[in-house]
Amino acid sequence: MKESEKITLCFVGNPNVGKSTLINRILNSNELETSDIPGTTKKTIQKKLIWNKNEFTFLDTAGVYKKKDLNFTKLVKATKSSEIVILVLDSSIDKLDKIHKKLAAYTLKVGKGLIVIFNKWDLVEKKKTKKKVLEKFIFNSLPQLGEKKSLFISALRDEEFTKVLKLSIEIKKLFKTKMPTSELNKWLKDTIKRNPPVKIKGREIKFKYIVQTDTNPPTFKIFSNYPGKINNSYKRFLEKRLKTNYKIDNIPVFLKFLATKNPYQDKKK
Ligand SMILES: Nc1nc2c(ncn2[C@@H]2O[C@H](COP(=O)(O)OP(=O)(O)O)[C@@H](O)[C@H]2O)c(=O)[nH]1
Ligand SMILES: [Mg+2]
Repeated sequence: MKESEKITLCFVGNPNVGKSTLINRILNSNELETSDIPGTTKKTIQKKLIWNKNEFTFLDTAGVYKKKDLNFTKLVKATKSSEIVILVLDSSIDKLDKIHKKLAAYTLKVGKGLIVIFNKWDLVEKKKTKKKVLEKFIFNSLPQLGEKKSLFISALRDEEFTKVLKLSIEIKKLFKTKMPTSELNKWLKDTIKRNPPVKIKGREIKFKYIVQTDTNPPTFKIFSNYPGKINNSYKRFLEKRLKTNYKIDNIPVFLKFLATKNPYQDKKK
């Protein structure tokens, strides 16, 4: 039997990017007030939808603006009760502004899921070229997110909005990922063999084993002889490789580096 889920999605983004329009279309209604006057939606509005037995709560944020700039503290507060933050951007942009980059990084850091939606896709002329550009800058500014995971949408013209719901359900599943220790250790061995860590001050770092210790988000412990000597870029490399190899996009994974003796080592000898 298919498990049903409760999923809270929080829509954030600059005024006028189409957050309310998008939520309305997903809800197939016109309950939220939309307008081309920035700042029409004054506070966070909550809506519910049951889809394929899953219970979605939509949070439409506004009132998180301080003059023209978004207020980061208010944004964080608005996203607090959600598991997935949906960052709605206007497809006409050519870079990610600071506050959204900060919010996206923060979202993943605190263990939430993240979906980037480029809305008003109908207004883009050279769609193929633009898509590549947008995917590239998202990948460059948010390497934690995973490749090619953004959605390109027209809240006004598209018919198919279930892709937002489907991706949210997928993300919810990813949070519960459980990986067998044997498979993880094979992965660690192969990864290190191909890209060994450099010696740090003459000391060779030997990775011993990896184990998943938690879900929501997936959390792993990696044991080695000198955990304190592993540099951050190598830690990030392992994190990124793990996410890529197991297709854990849109959510973070947490890696903890610890010191210990390999419990299997003695048995093998
Ligand atoms: N062309 C186009 N216009 C859109 C789209 N989505 C929203 N809009 C328009 O953009 C304006 C702002 O939309 P609204 O939902 O109020 O933005 P919000 O401030 O982010 O909630 C409205 O005039 C919408 O009709 C879209 O996909 N394409
Ligand atoms: Mg609005």
